[in-house]
Amino acid sequence: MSPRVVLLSGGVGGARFAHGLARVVPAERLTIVVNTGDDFTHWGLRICPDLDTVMYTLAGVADAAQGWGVAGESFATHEQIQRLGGETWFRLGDRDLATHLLRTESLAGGETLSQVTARLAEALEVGPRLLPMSDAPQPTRVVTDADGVLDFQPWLVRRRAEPLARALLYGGDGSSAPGVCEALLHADLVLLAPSNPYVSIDPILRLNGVRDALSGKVVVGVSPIVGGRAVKGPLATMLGSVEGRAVTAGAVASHYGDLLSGWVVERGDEATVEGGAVMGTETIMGREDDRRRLADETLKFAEGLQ
Ligand code: FO1
Repeated sequence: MSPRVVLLSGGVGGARFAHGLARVVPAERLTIVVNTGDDFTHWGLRICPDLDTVMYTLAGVADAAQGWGVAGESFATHEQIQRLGGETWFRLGDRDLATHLLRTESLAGGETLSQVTARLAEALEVGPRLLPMSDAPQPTRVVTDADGVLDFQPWLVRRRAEPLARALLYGGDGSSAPGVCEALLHADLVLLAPSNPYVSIDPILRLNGVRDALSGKVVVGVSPIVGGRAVKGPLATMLGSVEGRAVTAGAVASHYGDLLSGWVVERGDEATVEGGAVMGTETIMGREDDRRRLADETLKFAEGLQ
């Protein structure tokens, strides 16, 4: 019988790894807990980028190159919003808008984010359970030198993460969504996706009950740093500006500390990790089969640590 697996995930790398896992773990044995610290309201709509990126990727409809949004997207509404003088720094495609419209309507009608997410995922025939980390807003904000505290998407997208991040602020009531702690308590293996620890994984770990639910568990992560570089996004700069760390796979492992039972790194990066079980392999998920292979190797490595 396949182990019960829970993945903590955020961002594009997290979605791609989740896609690989979904190819090797039966749907009923896989729960994906997704970061919602990036969520915000834009054009009056509730946008949940990491939930949508995982959902579209698992449904096979994501824009493969950029990772987020829907493949073959049109931007007629976005272009008309521009003509009418609305905000256009965050590109919302027409098909993507359908998700935001339905989610915003359902939330306004009293449904929880978990309920809406389950319904949208089912409509897109996503097999594994997608759990938002919380049903309440837990907004991540970025403390910068030059521009004070910025909301996440305006910092990441509008300002292209140029203002140096000195610290992260994790807002909200700290509540985890129904089923999150339970899934962790019943998990045989907990995996940390190759996501940005500061803005994708820590927002989940800091929620009430999560770290307690992880105590005694086999927790294995996949490094988001490959050969001294971040595969995508601002992590390389953040390692230095937030924590004064080097840009290495080992530095991210040190960030997680004794939470980790094992760490999966790009072949050649093993020596950057001080202590603990390490597996070196090919971690760049260029093609879909890379995702499946990395997930399979990570699972086997984790099972060996049980
Ligand atoms: N990222 C960008 O850099 N530019 C965008 O215009 C943009 C739009 C967008 C729309 C929907 C969505 O789900 C994600 C979108 N993203 C965009 C990516 C998003 O900002 C990041 O992927 C996550 O917040 C990082 O985890």
